Amino acid sequence: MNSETVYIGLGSNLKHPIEQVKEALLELADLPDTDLVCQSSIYSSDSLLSGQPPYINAVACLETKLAPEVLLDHLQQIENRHGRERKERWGARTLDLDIILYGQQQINTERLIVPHSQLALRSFVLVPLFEIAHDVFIPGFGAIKELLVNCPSQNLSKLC
Ligand code: ROI
Repeated sequence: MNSETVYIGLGSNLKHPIEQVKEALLELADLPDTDLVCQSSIYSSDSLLSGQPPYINAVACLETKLAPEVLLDHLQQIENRHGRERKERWGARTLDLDIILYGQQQINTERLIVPHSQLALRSFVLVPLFEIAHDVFIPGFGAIKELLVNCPSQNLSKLC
């Protein structure tokens, strides 16, 4: 099977979020049939939901032979190892791993919607993605440069 270029969004706002994200990057590098090509800096930003602690976010670029839902299974295993609880849909979390882009595929199944429907409103995804993929085109949305122009900032700042 051919490999695809895939971008993963990482987020955490519980239990030492920077460590959660750094450790998850190492675990992504260890996935079978997958290379970690590069990773963005680590950013902090306000939660989209008021009353939650701020988030730590980053984006990783993978080259993988795993099919989308197989990759999703692996990502959920990593989230579970980080003690992710799924009590509330938008609740605070130790680790969130989202498939932002899977090649240029648009995927809409019961388990997986790629690209994420709210992507254009999420500076915590677009800014780190732009850092590592200046010219990427997001199917259904457009060129990343155009999306960044209208995206709310959410107090995003680069940490390291
Ligand atoms: N807000 C930020 N800044 N980063 C996230 O990863 C994030 N994830 C979420 C919600 C609650 C939508 N807000 C977020 O799930």
